[in-house]
Amino acid sequence: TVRTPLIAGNWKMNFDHLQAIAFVQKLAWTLKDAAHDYDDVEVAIFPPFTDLRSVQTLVQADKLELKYGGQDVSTHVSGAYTGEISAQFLKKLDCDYAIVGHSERRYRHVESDETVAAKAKAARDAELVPLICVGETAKDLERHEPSAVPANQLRGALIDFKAGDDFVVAYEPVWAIGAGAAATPEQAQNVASVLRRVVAQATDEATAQKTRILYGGSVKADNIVGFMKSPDIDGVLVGGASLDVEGFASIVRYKK
Ligand code: G2H
Repeated sequence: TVRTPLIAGNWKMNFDHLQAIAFVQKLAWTLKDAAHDYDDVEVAIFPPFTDLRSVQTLVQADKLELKYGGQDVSTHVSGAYTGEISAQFLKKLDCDYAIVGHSERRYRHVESDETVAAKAKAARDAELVPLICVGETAKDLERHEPSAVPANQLRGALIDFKAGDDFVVAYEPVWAIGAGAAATPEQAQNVASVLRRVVAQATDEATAQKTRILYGGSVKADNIVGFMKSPDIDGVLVGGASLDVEGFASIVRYKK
């Protein structure tokens, strides 16, 4: 099975819509003459919700090879949920993806495995591809083997999923996020291979073989290659290093 590598930039709460426009224009310009350097790599950005309409306009007007999605999504379809954004709203903006279960939402906004499962399902039901994040904290590592917590989180998130469903998994060890110190490719590969088994159990072997598993947590231009060489790692979810156009462009062009 050939899985198309996915290089995803998670902007978190950075860049308003005017900054987003400037960023996307500059990124398109920077990658324009380098298209052959990232053949067969899919690139996606995850800007704040308020930027998405501007990003859509630019991507469509300039026919950019750039996917985008929401950083989160509501479990609900519509109604009295102040502040929430539905999967349908994202779909209407031609988003391809929605991140669910990012550790900053699990821990800072106290989202349970059940909530993450409902968000993944809401995205899937609106024909978005959920990008399901899992990962263990430093504290989890004191008590469990590295793959135990991420595997449990993934089992929980996939409860309503079946063979053939389209989703992406991101393994993001919480201790490596924004810390400057990424996991080693070996550490990430070990957990990713367990996560692929979890996908197979929750769906089937064919689905597990086509599902992309990303690594996230302090990915930079100078450490991406090790991850991309790992057999069960099919891309990266980049936070801090995705906020610099040149830096993100060199991550996208990791093959060069
Ligand atoms: C993990 C990652 C992106 P960073 O949160 O999701 O962020 O690359 O800054 O560690």
